[in-house]
Amino acid sequence: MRYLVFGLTLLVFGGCQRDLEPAGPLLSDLYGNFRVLEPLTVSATQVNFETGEQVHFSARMSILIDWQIEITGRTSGAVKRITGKSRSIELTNSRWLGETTQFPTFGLESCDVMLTFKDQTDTLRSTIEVTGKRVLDAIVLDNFETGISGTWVPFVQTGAEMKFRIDSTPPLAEGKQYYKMGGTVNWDWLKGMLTLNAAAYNSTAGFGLPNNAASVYFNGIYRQRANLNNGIILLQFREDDNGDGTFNQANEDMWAIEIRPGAIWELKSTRYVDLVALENGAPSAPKGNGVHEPHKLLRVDMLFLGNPTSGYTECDMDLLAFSINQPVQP
Ligand SMILES: [Ca+2]
Ligand SMILES: [Ca+2]
Ligand SMILES: [Ca+2]
Repeated sequence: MRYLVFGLTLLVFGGCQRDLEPAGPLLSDLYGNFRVLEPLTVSATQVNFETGEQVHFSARMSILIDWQIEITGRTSGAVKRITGKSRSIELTNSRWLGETTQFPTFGLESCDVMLTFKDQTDTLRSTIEVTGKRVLDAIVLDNFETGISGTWVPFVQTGAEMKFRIDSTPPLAEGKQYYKMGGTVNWDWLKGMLTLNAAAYNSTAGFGLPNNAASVYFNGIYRQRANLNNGIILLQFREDDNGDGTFNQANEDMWAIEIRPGAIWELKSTRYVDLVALENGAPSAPKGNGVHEPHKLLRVDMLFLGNPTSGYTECDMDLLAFSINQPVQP
């Protein structure tokens, strides 16, 4: 009897195995021993992202496995991570164009490359030298690298400890400088603001944006001072719906993005078509034709707000930019 049961088990198990094999994972991938068959190599020792160069990594493993490549800038501390699950690492799954996963962005510097595998102790290392910075495909309103752009119209409220200035104190976001906003204004939500008119920016209607609102993104990198959570960054986008060259708040569209930054620099990208109309922070009906029309954008405002009873408030921002077809990838 015992033999019979054993035989039956084998039969069932064998049948399942056959059925699974065509669609399921290879047994050698599940139970095979992990070995590195070809070590980590980098396609170049130097890479100039500025001239459009790119770099990729190669390695080959004995089984299908989750892997992670982590590139760390020795000077900046910038981190780029590339992950995958495969038996080999090659051009198609490990291309690096100079983008950043964890701010700050990469500078001209030597970088350490580390390849690790899930549940394995093996760590493979290499290096790569960045000799040219990535060029962004974006309409950059300001990245604050040369101070605050003269095209902005700034406004700073009357208050205590007012900080509306360029800062270069780490942690950094994009490049070496960012815009710091802070202060105590115990009588008003508005601490300060920046206004940018399309006419002042590039004398082009709608900042040169296309009329397809689904293809336009507004991007910015933001953070808030640690242990504070009362800061609000409100971005407003005024459209000249009727094309008369001015904005009429009674009957034209003003779209908005409200951001409450966290303590760590974070890129936020919003599609223009997803912008909402806000009234005192609450969604409201648009006042104009209700159509998102980036090519009619007349003016962008950045307002730094905080509850007047909440005391000191401080947020930083960097790389305010429009991008087309995809979020900006600094
Ligand atoms: Ca910057
Ligand atoms: Ca108008
Ligand atoms: Ca409109």
